[in-house]
Amino acid sequence: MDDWKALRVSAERLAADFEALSQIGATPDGGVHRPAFSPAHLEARLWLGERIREAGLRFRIDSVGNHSALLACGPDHAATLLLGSHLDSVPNGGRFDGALGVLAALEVLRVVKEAGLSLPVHLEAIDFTDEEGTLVGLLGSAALAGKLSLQELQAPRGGRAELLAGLQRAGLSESGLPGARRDPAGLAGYLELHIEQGPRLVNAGVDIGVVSAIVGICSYRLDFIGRADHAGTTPMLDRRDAGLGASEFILASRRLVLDEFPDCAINVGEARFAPGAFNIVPERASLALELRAPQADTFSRLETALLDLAGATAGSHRLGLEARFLGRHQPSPMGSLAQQAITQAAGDLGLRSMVLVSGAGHDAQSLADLCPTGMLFIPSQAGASHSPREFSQWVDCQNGANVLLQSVLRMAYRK
Ligand code: HGY
Ligand code: MN
Ligand code: MN
Repeated sequence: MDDWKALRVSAERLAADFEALSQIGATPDGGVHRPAFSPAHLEARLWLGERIREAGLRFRIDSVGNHSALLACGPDHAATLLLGSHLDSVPNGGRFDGALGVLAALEVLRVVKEAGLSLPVHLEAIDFTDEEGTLVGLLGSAALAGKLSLQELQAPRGGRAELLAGLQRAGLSESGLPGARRDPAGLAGYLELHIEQGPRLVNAGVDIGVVSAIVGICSYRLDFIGRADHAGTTPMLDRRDAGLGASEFILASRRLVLDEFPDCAINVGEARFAPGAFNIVPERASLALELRAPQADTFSRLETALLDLAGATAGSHRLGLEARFLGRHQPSPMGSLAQQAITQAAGDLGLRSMVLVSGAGHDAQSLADLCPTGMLFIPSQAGASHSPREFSQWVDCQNGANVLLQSVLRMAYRK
């Protein structure tokens, strides 16, 4: 038998790392607050660098801030198999989203190093910059893939000033970002362990999710523009109430998705009314809109339908509309080689697996058209994520890390 199939992660070491990392940016309600380039995110990256050095692995930070552990376990000019995720979080998010994948990747490199394995490829555990889109979204993986959109950097969804300030805090420069691009010929593949962030695995009683595709995500800032008026003396039917138009759009867009785009999702995660006083009819209502779809054709139809709906709603309330495009990541199928490796690795470990589409976006969608790419999920209790309620059983985390280890070796050996 191939001895590598008996290799397992050190559950104790992984647990110790996870608990220590969870303290960085910890929130009182059991979550973490580590938005990209925030003090807690920078602290978490410093901590990761220490763990990488401690493991005797080469440590590298690229020009977009991706942090990597490198293990040269292949022949001199071998390609590199990437594995990892992200340490940045959403505001007041959960401890598992991204963090588990980075720590499991680091643990895989430790195990391979300690076993003294020689592989046909080198291994690199990576923590990608700004996966969550606090600033841009998939910033680190898009830069590594050579897919940076200069247009998106001019008007990123987190704000241009915030992006530049964040880069500066991290000691990075906008002009340096494209330099993070890797030659795809040097990439043997990418694998990512992640929590499902939804209820399907738990509901099905299944241990491992084999991701077949990742949804596309598109962001807009929609501003409905009316007229400021006195809240008491202006006759109700004479008002051009931006808040009313925006509210009707939120309700109507949800109806549209439920009726016509049942496998899609939209979210208005933030609404700002201006001038924002009790006694002024809102002149401007600004919405942060995100739309998601698993297929490219549905994705573009949904985008068009929502923009048309926003225009029609504004018109029916005698409002103006400004729609600013803030970024798009296309839907992305995962590679069959990676899916096979994950399925077989799970089976070897006696774990039940099922194929599913990811409703969350991930760095894997930046790399999927460049090299053999795959993702595996573990169950999220109550399907909760992007919240301090996010939780996965430790046995599932350990299973996920072992499936990642075995999937990496299967892909490396092409078994
Ligand atoms: O928003 C997402 O889908 C992912 O968690 N970044
Ligand atoms: Mn994530
Ligand atoms: Mn997330």
